[in-house]
Amino acid sequence: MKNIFFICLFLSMSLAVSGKKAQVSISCLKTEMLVNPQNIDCPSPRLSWEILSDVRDVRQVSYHILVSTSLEKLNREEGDLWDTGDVASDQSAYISYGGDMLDSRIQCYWKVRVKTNKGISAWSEPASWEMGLLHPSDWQAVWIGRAFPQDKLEGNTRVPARYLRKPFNLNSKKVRKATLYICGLGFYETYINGKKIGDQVLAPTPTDYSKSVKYNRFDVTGQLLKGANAIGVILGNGRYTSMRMPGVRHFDVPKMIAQLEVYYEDGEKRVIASDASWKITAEGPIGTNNEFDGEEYDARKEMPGWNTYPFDDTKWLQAEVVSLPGGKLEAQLNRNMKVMDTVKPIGITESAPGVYILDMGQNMVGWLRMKVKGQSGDTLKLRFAELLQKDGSIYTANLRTAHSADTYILKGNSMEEWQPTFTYHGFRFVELTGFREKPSLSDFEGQVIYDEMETTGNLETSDPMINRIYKNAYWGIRGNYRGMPTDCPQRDERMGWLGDRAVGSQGESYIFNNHLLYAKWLDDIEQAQKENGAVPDVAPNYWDVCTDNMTWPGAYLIIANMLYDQFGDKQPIIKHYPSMKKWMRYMKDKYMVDHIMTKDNFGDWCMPPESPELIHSKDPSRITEAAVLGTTFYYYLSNLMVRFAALAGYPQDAEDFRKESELVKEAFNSKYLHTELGYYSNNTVTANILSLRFGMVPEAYKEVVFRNIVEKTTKDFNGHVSTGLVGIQQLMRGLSDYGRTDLAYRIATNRTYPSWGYMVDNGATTIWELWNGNTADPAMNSANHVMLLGDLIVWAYGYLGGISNAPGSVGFKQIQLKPYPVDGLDFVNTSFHSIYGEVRSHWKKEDGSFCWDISVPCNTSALVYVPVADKSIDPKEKKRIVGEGGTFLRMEGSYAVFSFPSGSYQLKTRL
Ligand code: RAM
Repeated sequence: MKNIFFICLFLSMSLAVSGKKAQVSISCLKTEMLVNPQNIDCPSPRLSWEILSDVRDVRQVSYHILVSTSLEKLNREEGDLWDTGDVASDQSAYISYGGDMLDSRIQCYWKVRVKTNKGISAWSEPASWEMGLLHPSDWQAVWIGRAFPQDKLEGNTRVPARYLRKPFNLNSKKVRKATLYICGLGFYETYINGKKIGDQVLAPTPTDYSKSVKYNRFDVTGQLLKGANAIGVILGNGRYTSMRMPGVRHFDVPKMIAQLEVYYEDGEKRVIASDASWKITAEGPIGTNNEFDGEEYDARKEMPGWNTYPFDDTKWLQAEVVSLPGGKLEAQLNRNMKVMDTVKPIGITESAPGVYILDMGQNMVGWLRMKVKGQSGDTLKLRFAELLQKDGSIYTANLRTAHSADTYILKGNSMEEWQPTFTYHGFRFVELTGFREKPSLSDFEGQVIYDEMETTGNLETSDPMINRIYKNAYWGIRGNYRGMPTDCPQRDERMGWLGDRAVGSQGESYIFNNHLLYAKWLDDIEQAQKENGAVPDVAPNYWDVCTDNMTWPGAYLIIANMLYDQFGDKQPIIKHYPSMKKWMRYMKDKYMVDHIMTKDNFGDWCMPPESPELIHSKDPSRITEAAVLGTTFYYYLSNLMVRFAALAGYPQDAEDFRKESELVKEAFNSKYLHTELGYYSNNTVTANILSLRFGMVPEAYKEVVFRNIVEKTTKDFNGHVSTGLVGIQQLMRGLSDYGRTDLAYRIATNRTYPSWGYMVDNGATTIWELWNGNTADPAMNSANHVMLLGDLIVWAYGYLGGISNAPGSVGFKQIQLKPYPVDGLDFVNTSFHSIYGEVRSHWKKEDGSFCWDISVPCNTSALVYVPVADKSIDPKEKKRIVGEGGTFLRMEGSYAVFSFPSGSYQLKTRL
């Protein structure tokens, strides 16, 4: 039978997708490969694939997976580890490996073949994964490092990078395979025979090192030489050696563990493991380095050949065996950061004699790579800033105590090229001093760093302002991914604040495949949980901020729910269920009074204040009461717990949470709903929208409560946003759900204060921390915070473009395509790569018609809401749509609802 399918394979770990994704197809049209195959130390990795076909209505009927110990066996269709046979199922994501027990280091090769209602596919191209080191006894290596007299561990700490090396001999037999397992804290860079291993930067991923320490694995077979070899490692401080003392958590000075396993063709094994025989120095070119202050690099101290053999290391010291970091040493499942993009600067000016200001044209996160020529000892200083002052000099007040500066000392004579290794900056402008003459633009390149992940979404509309805001969001979101989602990338903070990412994470998940990152962050949150159940506001807890509230720690549940909805992955919910329950119970027992959650801490953080210089409003009429935030969130989260308990197999808990949430709703309505006026508490938009969106408002009051939201927004705030971080998470969808997409659109496109457009018109190329970020106190006005995006991106994809899960569906198994063709927009193009494949909704208004291109991936179906005029569909149009493959279901307001099987379709109706 002719094969009409292309299959892409994904391998995922029990908690998080990992390993290698092989994009394969029968006719090999796509050969995209995800690099950086991770090591895995979970006994049952999960396997996923994607079915691609040009044929419509393709549904998987069964699958057949083979997992083999060698490629040869796999090619012979010999699944010696696992042969599922034909399994009748439409499941194509997260199939748990169920074959023979997998021990450390086993390399597994796998492929899949699917039967569909339209025929059978060929076997996919093989993909593979490799097991990590599953048992502590697999490690022969020990942790090494040492303290140096130059380490300064008070105040702004100053600790130079450590260089470690180990020469070793291999015999002349052919090497079959060589694997390096390594973890260097805070950061490592590693080399074999002078060549850098891997393209990761700022690795490994940051954790609470007293709880968990992540190692990386590399296949280094191609790097080894017969005879003499050398391995070299540089260690930076990262989050392991404190950037500030006291204030930011300090673990220890840098240390590392590395194990290089070499297998010869004849089966002999040789292990080169970190131990006291390694040599160490702190006299290399990278001096002090940290994320807040920057890096100092003295090229005169370079040690050519230090990571090769031979090299004279007689002046180096002996490494010492040091204490363990404390946390469990385990495979890193989320991907490392790397240079993901580059930016060419757009201008350079001389703000004062010898002081040059480089403009990158974009507030970006990463560093500057430069080419420079000068004399030995010339000292160049690079200071990074997001903004300029009126006189053209850089504005650094909003960096607080972060120096955010790099220093480069030239070795002289030839062209030198450099970028830092163990720091990063959030910046648009760089002040350059110490140059002998005006440098030219072509000497510089901005390197953008964040966690390796695919950009999965695309959104473009006929409105340039929405496009610009979207672009700002895109830059802000990716710039704040660094193994955790940070609040900001520039000042002396850069922490994983939970509240900032609650609903935002869902919007982000349309743009990026952030599955691994957020699954990892949930682990960080769990590790940060206190013995008594309290969940802190920051994770990993480099800052110990634990204030007990529902809105920040609530992100723990909201993000687990997001991973289920957006990626169809319920494992995070199951894994974290006990900790989540413990937290909910802790909050209830401690702070619930008569079914009202009395405790809150941050309020509706960063709402637009009454006067431009304020950070926080003091006007009681703008402030949403603590217990209103606490109780609405408690109710919403209890309902998530009902869902989670059912998924995790605790029906009694589900019932308990459901009953309790009913009592909370009742108490809340009797205390805060003003029945005669139809609003909650003091009638803030936030109080009303949370109650409405979370389903607390009695049916009879929904309309009037919504009317109050609209009135407040239009009359008191002239069609502008009046909420902070909490209310904004529900606002845009709430307005659309109740029929006021026009008002949501107005809020989205406003250019006057407060609005995202106001930020744009005031020069923002990312999203600000404050609506009034250009006028408020610099103590808290990061120009690159994403928290105020709220549900804007979810709304843009889910409502303007119209791509969401159909009710009851997760992971876009059944898609809802329901665009809102609001006045003012002529077209919206949205696409998003779900776990099943590309979902597309491109619509435009043309000559009174609504023209719509949609794509529904194989093995999914869609509920398609076709907008029509006058609440009815023209019979001819209906016939055409049915002819295209749609099944007419019903009319729903101004939509004709059809169901469609997989495929691409072009629809047209008169508006
Ligand atoms: C600020 C952070 C963050 C916010 C907390 C409450 O310092 O930048 O965005 O969540 O405060």
